[in-house]
Amino acid sequence: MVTPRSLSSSGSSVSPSSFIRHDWQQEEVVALLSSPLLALLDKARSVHRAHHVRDDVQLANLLSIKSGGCPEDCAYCPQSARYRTHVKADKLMDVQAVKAAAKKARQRGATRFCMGSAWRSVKDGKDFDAVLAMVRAVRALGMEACVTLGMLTQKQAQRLAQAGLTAYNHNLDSGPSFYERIITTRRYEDRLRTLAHVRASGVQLCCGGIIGMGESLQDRAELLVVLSSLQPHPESVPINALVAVEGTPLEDQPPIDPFDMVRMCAATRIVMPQTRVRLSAGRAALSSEAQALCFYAGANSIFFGDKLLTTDNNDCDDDKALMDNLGLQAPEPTERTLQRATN
Ligand code: SAM
Ligand code: DTB
Ligand code: SF4
Repeated sequence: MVTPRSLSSSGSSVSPSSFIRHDWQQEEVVALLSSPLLALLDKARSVHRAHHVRDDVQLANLLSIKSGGCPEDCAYCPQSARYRTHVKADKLMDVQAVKAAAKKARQRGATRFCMGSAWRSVKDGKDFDAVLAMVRAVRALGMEACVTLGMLTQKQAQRLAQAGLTAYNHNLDSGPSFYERIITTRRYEDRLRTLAHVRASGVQLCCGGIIGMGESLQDRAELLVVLSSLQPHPESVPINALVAVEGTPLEDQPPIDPFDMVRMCAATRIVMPQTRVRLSAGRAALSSEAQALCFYAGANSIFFGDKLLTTDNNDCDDDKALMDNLGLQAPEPTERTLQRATN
């Protein structure tokens, strides 16, 4: 087992690429997740400092471009047509409306615009062409563009890459053992295949999971083992806490202990030192203090905007105030994005 010097709380001389590992073992990750919180924070912070120069937090705005009516049975999801929830099935938004929403998000300070659709997979034709136009429109505004559209073929991933897509979000959601208790209509291998298509197209990978669905610590560790086995690691890893929505099979699931979110962010940071760890859904239920600990543990991305897909997110002014208080900045747009923004 590699024990990099940076993992001791005093360690400081680290060669960032020297200890990116893809062979994390289940017991190691369980040990991380269950270690005393302060020791875990020490490790995570030291790994974070070795790999990230600035204390910055990426601001990603999320928009549901096609809500509800999804044929899948994901037990956490209010958008499945199988459950009676507050979400009604809508058609795909039009490109101009998406562009207007992206412009607003840019004005508020978001640098990434993420678009989600309640599809099992993408069908070629009118809707996919419209999504490609949305990606081009967002990129032309000088923002990074991310979409999550369900399963993708290799050809579709290539077309998204050609349209200028920055990242594709496709979550593993849980470790493989727990997965079947949450989703029966598509297999873990299907998800891995889509991830491989995205990787092969050259688009960045955004892939994470959800805690608070009734999984064990072993299951959480399994998820991190699989994510960290991907080569290279996903560029961003969203860590969601279940938003228990009325009408879904998980509606009565008790809320997570906020320290579990801190631990999950810390362990994710340690096993994937260079990735952007996104403190994602469920943030609205966390106190400022719990969020601060997540940032200290290495979370360096959030969804920024009043809404996630179909549920409420934190208030933008509160987020700005917390970031100011903690000394966290939004990252500068990349040079390439800046060039496009001036066009
Ligand atoms: N339909 C596509 C798919 O499933 O790949 C894309 C949209 S789906 C809503 C994207 C992700 O949102 C899911 O994989 C899941 O991780 C997350 N998500 C959905 N509902 C959630 C909830 N109630 N709480 C936390 N995360 C949730
Ligand atoms: C991700 O990991 N979380 C986002 C995004 N990727 C697509 C979705 C969270 C959804 C929370 C429930 C809702 O608002 O519908
Ligand atoms: Fe459909 Fe995605 Fe929700 Fe699953 S998570 S029901 S695939 S929208």
